[in-house]
Formats: sequence, structure tokens, C-alpha cells
Amino acid sequence: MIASFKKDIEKGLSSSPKTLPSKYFYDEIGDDLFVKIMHSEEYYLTRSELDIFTNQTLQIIKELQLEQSTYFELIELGAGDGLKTKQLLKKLNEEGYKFDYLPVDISQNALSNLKKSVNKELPNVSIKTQQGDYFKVLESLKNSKKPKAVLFLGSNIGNMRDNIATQFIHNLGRNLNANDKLLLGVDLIKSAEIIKPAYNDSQGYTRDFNMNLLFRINKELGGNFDLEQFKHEPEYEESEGIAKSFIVSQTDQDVHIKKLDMTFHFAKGEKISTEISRKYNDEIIQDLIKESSFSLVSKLTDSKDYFANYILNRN
Ligand code: AVI
Repeated sequence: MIASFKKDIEKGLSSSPKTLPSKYFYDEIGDDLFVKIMHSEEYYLTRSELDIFTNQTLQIIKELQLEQSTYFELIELGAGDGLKTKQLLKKLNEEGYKFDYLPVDISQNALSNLKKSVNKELPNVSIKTQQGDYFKVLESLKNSKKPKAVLFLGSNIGNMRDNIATQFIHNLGRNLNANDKLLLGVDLIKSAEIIKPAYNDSQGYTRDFNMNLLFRINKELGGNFDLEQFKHEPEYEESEGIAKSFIVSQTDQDVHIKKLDMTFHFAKGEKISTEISRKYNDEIIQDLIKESSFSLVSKLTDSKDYFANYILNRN
């Protein structure tokens, strides 16, 4: 981990414009902050998707074409705390469906916690956690003859650039069989008035989440970033539909990173790009899947039309 962290930080801070990969938000501190973000008033994404999973559960089951008589696998990529999925598990269980729930995550800690809570709240649900890289796990599951429904929720796909997301969907298709399903949860394009506060909450959790990148570089690589001299700055234009997070240097300054044996210069006002969170509409989704083996089955939205769950069929 430290080797790739070092390499990615060196590459990102040496490029112009400077970048830092958002995947490094998520250490123990970052995981904690992300939970706080999800519960914050301004971050509507989690609540909106939970609204769909709570109020349209039977519709989800119908659109996924799950059958009571056929054993299937419900695979979740990047399972987190499973809050939304548990609504679906509960309904499937009540209605007598036969299935294995296979949450996939890189973090064994997240999976262990999820397993404990599912075992406690839904003791009849069969949960088989899968630790590792999404595609390696999917490849290992490919030979199973059971129908599959894959969940990729939370607008996690929005943290990928469109070309990477297209590739991701393509790879998913390669690892599934005909008539398997994909449920893709995405945040929808809407006004800056709603989106910008979601990436700049009043409690400062998102600021700390973003600044955690500099904190980690200081802690793990011996950097001397003065966090007071950098500022969290989100941007969003509705016409583009992409929320962007930056860290902006407040002054002309040099930062030394011991473990890289390198010094980086930051001009006053210079921005480090740290994350993109793409927002979607039907056209963008159609564009993402047009070269893939998926076709659109249906779309469910929450009561405010903020968020969508697209259901796709593997042809
Ligand atoms: C995980 N991901 C979908 C979040 C998002 O909305 O892009 C990460 C996040 N970044 C800032 N706040 C939340």
C-alpha cells in the first residue's frame, strides 16, 4: 500500500495541474468522516437512495426479475454499512425468496461489521462476504449457474471519469451471464443550489474529508503541509453536471515530503484536484452503456427526483 501511495502522490503532485487520487480519502479517519457526511443534512444522496429502497422495494424485486422458485445471488459491490440493501434483504426474506447475499469490499473490517449486523437483524439471510478486488471476485463467481443481480449503489460510479466508468460497465458485462441484472444507483443532474452544499456541509465534514489527503501525506510520508494554508473548495456547474473538489493553496509556499525526498511548490490560488462526482441523466447513462452488453430495463427515482436506480439487463 505504502509503495503505491508514494508513487501516486509523487505523480499527482508532479503533474500540472496537480491532482491527488480520491481513493486515498478512505483510511480509518476518512471512513468515519464519510459516515458523518452521509448523515449530514446537506448530503441528500444516501437518504434519497434509501427512500427508493424503502418505498419501492417490491418494484425493485419485480424489475430485477427475481423469482421465488429460483435460487439466485445478490452481489453488492462496495457494500459499506448495507443500510439500503437491508431494506431489500428484509423484503426478499419476508416474501420467501431463496438467495445468497454476497457483499464485496476491499475492507475486511467493513465486511465483518456488515456480516454481524445482517446476522443479527436478518438471521435467515445467507450472507457470504467476499473480500477483494471487484473483478477478481466476479470472475471467481462467473462459473456459478445461479442467476445474479449486482448492486452498485451510492453513485460510486460518479467518482470515475466517463471513460473509466464505460470500461467498468464493460468489464462487469464480461463477468456476468445473459439475463443477469445490474442495479446502478446514481445521483441526477440538478441545480447547484442543491448539489454544492452536499459537497460543502456546514459542519465541515466534507472539508475535513478532503483535507484528510494532506493529513495522510504528513502522517504517512513525512510531509510538512500546513493545513491552515490550504482550503477545501468545491465547484459545480449544472451545465457540466460534475461536482469537483479541490484543495487550494492560500499562499505561495513550498512543501517538503520526506519519504519522497522531494519539495513541491504551490502558487497562491493554485488548485489540487482531488475528486469528481459525476451527476447523470438518461442520455449520459445510455452513452455509458452503448458499447456494453447491457440494455436499460427501467429507472426508479426517489420522491424528490434527486437520485435514480437504473436497472440494466445483461443481454
Ligand atoms: C463515495 N462517493 C459517491 C461520494 C460522492 O458523493 O462522490 C464521496 C464524497 N465526496 C465528498 N462527499 C462525499
